[in-house]
Amino acid sequence: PFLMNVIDHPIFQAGDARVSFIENHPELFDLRKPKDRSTRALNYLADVIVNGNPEVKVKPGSKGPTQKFRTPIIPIFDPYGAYPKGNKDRLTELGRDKFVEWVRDQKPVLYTDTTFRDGHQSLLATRVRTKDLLNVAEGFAKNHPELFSMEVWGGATFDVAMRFLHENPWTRLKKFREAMPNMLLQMLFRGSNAVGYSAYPDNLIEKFVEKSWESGIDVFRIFDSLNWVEAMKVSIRAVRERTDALAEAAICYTGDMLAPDQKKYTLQYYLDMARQLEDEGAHLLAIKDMAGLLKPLAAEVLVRELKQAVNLPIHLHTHDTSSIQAATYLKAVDAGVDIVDCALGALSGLTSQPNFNSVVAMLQGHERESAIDLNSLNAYSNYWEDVREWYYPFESGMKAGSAEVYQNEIPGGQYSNLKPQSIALGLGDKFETLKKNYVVVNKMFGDIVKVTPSSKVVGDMALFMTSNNLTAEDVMKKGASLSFPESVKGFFKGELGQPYGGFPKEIQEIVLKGEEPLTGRPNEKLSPINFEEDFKSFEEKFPMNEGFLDYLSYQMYPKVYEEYYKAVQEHGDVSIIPTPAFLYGLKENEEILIEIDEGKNILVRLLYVSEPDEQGNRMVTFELNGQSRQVQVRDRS
Ligand code: BTN
Ligand code: 3PY
Ligand code: ZN
Repeated sequence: PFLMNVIDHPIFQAGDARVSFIENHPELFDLRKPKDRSTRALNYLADVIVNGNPEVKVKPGSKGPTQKFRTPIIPIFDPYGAYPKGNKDRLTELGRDKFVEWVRDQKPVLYTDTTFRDGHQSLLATRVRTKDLLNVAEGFAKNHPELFSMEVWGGATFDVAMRFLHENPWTRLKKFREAMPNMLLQMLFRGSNAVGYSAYPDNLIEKFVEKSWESGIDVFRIFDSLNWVEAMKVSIRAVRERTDALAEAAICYTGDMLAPDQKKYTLQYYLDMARQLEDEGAHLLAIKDMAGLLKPLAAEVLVRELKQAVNLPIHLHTHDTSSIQAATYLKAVDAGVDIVDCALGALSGLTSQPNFNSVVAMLQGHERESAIDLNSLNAYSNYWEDVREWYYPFESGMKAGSAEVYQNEIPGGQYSNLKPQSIALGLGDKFETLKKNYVVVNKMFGDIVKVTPSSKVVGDMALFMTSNNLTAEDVMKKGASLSFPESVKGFFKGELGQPYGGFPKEIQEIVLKGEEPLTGRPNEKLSPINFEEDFKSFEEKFPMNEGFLDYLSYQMYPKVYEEYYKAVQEHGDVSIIPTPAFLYGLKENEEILIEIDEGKNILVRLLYVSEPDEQGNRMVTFELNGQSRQVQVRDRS
């Protein structure tokens, strides 16, 4: 609701307009005509044309990429045809317990497609936009109803959608739900950190689970970044008690279970954790190998033993950083794993998941082969191959698999972020040292599980040591005079929970400088939110909000939401702009079609950009549906 006056305002209508109402809503006196959608879209385009997209490091004035992009081809499907029954329908028909039994009874391997979440999170810094995903969602759901699930939401996608894409993550989810009504939609949920980086009050976690389910999520993969089961209980219970969705509890895999010197993360450790998660009421068990450390021989033992230890279906997730994880899947399949995670060819491999297409081919002739149309998967992979080109500024630069991951244990999603982070801090030429320091920090911190947000703690400390040329000894000696990164202080205060085996005492005291750490769940200390009251003050602060789901976005990321809110006020819903134009603007005479409302399109052509005037403003002239339109933009380059 961008058109708004006092009378229409929900607070006014609710009879709740007090004297301060007028003062708190200066936008009511902004008497300029509210901008319509096409005007906002032109404003956005004009800005990108003159100044570039701030997220894309293409020099302003160079007018985008020099290459010419291919046009991605959407594989054919019948838009009027009915959706074949999928596992969403099966879950509804059977109910949770019978459905879980059905999964366990399947001889053919089941697949989760991670392309829409972890695939692009791990290869393209999570930057793939809703439009490009949605283009193939309906067709994929109609062509591949045999999949176990589609992983489509959670993890870093929530943050990045708002922060960088200026999209509403909830709208994305609802559109997926609509496009794939027959498929189980899965999300990654960071336990007591939900989709954020810190602990939230329990009732916020519960509310978030409930609203995610209402918006379309069927499978919640819940993990804790320190494998602390205590911290996962609230989320598992929330899924069981407040939704009809499946609670998939994850064990994060780290180290090398079969290494002779492994004393901490042993087979017994994983089996104990699995039993605890089963006792907590998990419907499924995930092995979450976020860094791709689970070697084939270990996978065989782990899966076989877990199948003995618990009565839950086992869902295996890995990253192909070493480039041998297809072998891990083969061994896991032989040992009876129920479901494996793969990404479509063109968004697979290296820091992403193993190649879906090739894993299907690998299992042809195997007694657990599944009937999946490989030609169709290949057609979808071709679509992604072309779309991926648009996002080239977000590529990590990694060109081949690396066995170094067994030493540095950097998660796939973090690896592709660490390089740009080090460059941003002027440490681009010290990436090797950074990776070495990551290992040093892990040891100093007691050999912890490293996955968001604990991986960020180790990454931040490694960046800190690298930029200040510090060794582990320096840190121990000079610690009193060092001001450690916030995330590191938080970790030793216990804000991420308790690591297995406890904190190493000496370094904890050095970092905390006398402050007392928490010993219980960090969430316990946070007072429950009064949603009614708090939502009201949110609405007063952000009168153009899109409702309670926006409030939850704000709770997760207050600053990011504020920026996102401002961006939407200025440019409207930028998710309607085609990706090449969103990232690179338009070249002279280039023409694009923008769907500004359902079934309502505008045709936009860039005519020319003037030289800057004395104030540094440029005039950008477009043709909109054949009529000339001008937008003035300040040249900030
Ligand atoms: C992991 O560490 O396990 C996954 C990393 C996810 C990183 C996200 S991407 C957006 C945000 N920006 C960062 O620098 N890190 C997070
Ligand atoms: C996330 O939390 O975003 C992850 O992908 C962890 O592996
Ligand atoms: Zn992952």
